[in-house]
Amino acid sequence: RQAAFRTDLSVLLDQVGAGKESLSFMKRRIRRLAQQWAAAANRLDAKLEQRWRDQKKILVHVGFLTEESGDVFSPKVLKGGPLGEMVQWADILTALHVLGHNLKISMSVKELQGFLGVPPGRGSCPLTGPLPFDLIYTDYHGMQQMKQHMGLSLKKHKCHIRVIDTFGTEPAYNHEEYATLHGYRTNWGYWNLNARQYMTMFPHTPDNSFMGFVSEELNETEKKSIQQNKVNNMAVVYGKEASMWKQGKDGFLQILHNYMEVHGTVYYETQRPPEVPAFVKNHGLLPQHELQQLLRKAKLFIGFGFPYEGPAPLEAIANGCIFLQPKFTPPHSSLNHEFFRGKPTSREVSSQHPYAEQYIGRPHVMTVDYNNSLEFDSAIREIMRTQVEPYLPYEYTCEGMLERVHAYIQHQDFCSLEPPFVPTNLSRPGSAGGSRVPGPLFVPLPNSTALGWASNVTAPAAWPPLSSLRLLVSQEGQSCVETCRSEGFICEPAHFRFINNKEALRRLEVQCDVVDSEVNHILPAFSVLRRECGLQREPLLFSCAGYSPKYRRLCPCRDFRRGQVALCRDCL
Ligand code: U2F
Repeated sequence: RQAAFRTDLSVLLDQVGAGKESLSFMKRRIRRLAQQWAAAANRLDAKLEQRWRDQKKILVHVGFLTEESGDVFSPKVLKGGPLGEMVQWADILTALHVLGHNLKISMSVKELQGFLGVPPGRGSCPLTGPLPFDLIYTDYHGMQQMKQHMGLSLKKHKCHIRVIDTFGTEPAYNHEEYATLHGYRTNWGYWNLNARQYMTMFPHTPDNSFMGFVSEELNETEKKSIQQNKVNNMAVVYGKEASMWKQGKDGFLQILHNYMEVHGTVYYETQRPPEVPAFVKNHGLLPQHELQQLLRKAKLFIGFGFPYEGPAPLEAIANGCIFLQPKFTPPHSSLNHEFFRGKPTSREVSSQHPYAEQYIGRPHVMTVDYNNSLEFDSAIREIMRTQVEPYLPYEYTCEGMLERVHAYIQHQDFCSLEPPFVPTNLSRPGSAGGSRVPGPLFVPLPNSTALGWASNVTAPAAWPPLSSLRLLVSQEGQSCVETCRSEGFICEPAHFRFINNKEALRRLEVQCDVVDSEVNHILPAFSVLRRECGLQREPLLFSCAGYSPKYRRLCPCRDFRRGQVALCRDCL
């Protein structure tokens, strides 16, 4: 069946259920953004020009909100607890509904069993028939619950699963045997999925798919009026829980206070939290729409270093604030910071919000060393002088999210076998005779070892299409994430299978005495010194994130659309 866009959200609102603060929060959000979603649906509908879209049967099982997982989030919704996950799930549900899919929503193990058709309460009773869904969106808690209640059949059906995973999971941590042998085991598990089945809140590591969420959008009139009504000396502090204000904040808060009126939205019950200095005008935790109003007036939204990578800075920037945040030197990671310890990623977090730092940047985002009071002081003065327009990257608009989720649903397929790609019928560019292909396999880009795959070589059902591939070679100790980024591309793990072969090494004129095939997440790669080359034997370990000091890696990069990094130019 063909999927048709929906602009009426009432059926969805009924499906979400009631009786918990988390659900009320999500429903308020869905209602508040309804018009914005409807307008985006109409625009995307026109953009896709009647293209056929399959209607999928989709189960959304929100594991972290089930009683069975302890649901620690719901009781904290009105008390300053994390809301980012609820923001994201509300938006995922809305996007799937608006795209016109056939949606079932489960927030308990009982509902999960009902939808899957496994008998309730009998422990690990495998699902015997076919899976009644094309896709299942869940989270790590949900995975655990499905393992318990679907038993062995989970393995059989896992290609249909998508795991919403805020901070991301790198391939080395996801592969059970490899993680166990090489010290990458974490409590989150090792599910042997294709790493692109994990979907993140920000485009963290390209090994995963970027799901995202949306932020409020403004029309031109609203933008103008916001700019006219900005209060130049008004700052709002990012931190809704008193603990985020603890320790070592006095110095820079005092500097800030020398120039600006400082506002906060810190939750409190009866008494003002002692962590919040007396000069701060605390509004208490605000409902989302009231926070937006406050941000519309403020000039500055200032982060204290925690929470990491939340939605609030994007909302602030969308409402015309400048976001000021601390730089982390050295970067925070699972090796040196409690919050990230045991998370299945080696990612180094260079500031409170690396997306804001790297994808948005000045003038909307300033990332400075808070321990350097001169630097901090001059940043505040610069902010007061600078005029900025409200800004929202396209990928965080409703249309951007719909476009991306649409593309994933229609094109990502982890169930069909992806055979290793063996290039045939190729010869060196310029070599004489033989069955020469019309163009060279790789087209060198100027000033680099960058190469592109010629469009005359086709691979069955490749998505992103092969035309987007650019092959680069990393420096020693450099990951493919960095290598691709340094040339203005993005690493594309789906393309590894096209470059994991001797032909690619030969085209790059790599000197190999031996070419081995091994199970190691930095492969394909080569050692210049030892003239050793290695190809990857385990496709689940293709990793953009991996690096090794002695190896140069072969990196499959691709182009991307401006403001929509998840999609290549020809990806729609
Ligand atoms: C992040 O969690 P948080 O939920 O703490 O992220 P924030 O950026 O602080 O804000 C999330 C939402 O809270 C809303 C605001 C944001 O959409 O509009 N809000 C509000 O309604 N009223 C207020 O007074 C203040 C904010 C991240 F999302 C999680 O994944 C992480 O677990 C967590 C820790 O790093 O950080």
